[in-house]
Amino acid sequence: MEHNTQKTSTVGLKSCPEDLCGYLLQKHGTTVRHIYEALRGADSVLIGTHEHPDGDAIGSSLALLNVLRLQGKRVTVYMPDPAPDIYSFVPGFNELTCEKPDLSTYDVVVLLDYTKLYRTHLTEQVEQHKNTICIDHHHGNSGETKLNLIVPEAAATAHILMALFEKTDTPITRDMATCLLTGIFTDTGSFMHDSTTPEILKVASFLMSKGARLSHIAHETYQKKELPGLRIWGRALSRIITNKETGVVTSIITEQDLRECEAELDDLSGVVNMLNTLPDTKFAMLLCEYKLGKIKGSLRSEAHKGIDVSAVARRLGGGGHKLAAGFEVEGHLVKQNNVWRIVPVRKR
Ligand SMILES: [Mn+2]
Repeated sequence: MEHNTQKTSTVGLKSCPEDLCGYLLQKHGTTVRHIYEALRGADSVLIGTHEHPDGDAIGSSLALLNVLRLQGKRVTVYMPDPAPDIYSFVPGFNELTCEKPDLSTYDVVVLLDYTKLYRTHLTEQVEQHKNTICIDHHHGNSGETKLNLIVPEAAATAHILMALFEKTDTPITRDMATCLLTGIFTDTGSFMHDSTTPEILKVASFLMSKGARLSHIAHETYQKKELPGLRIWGRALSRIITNKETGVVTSIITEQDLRECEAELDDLSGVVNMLNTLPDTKFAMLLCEYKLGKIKGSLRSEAHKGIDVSAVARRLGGGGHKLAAGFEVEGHLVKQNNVWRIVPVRKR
């Protein structure tokens, strides 16, 4: 077999004979070098990510934790909310903490996949810290840290990390491969979203060759449904509201639904994608009052529909990607005269 030995642009770090995904960082050479140097020089690193962490937030954070630990550094991964149990198979899961860290005791702070600083629950501390790094693939990230590696072309933050590890000649262990593939698998909607390119499948294939088990990841994250999950899906699917004029398909989950089904917000992951499969849907929206007075909205569309749901989300104070976005609002979901409404939280 003939190998492609063409050298790609590097930053004085590794030049891969076969560029797996290092090309993602072509425009970011200086930033990549600075990130590499900052991490190399650090004895302690705090890794942060977004509230309601998803597979990419968790997989990326733990991939980086595994790398930095092997280099003998003191590393903590802080999550504003507990990571859902379905990710307990991801190596390092037991080390995730929701205990707010004191950032001044860490040499470097790395924030992953978070879009907006407030979603890390660390805004003030990050603004005061001298060595902060952002690695994210959300185009809504405005890069408020010292070193910003924002690559919207990447399918997941784990994809950017893979490129970074490739460029810095970081050996990929089996644990790291599992972390990275979990991030990529979940952020591409189990390789069904528009972001599933031939290139990302090559990355997945490489990670499998390093020991990541795709079937296991798929089973743990998507196929394994517990009773509360099935019950809450039933509620969501039984409450679909279609609007023929706008093409918007909506469903609602109240706080009472969650309690009655003994389900959590995370059990609903995937519902909004299913709503979007209805014919003639422009985009789908799931509203869930996941905690009294706190409503999370999830938006999905598909490439051929020509809708940018992140613009919708931004109008509601959120953000995300063109085809997958979200927002949070305060209020209660209440049905009045057969119409679902968001009513303000009453001050007692
Ligand atoms: Mn992501």
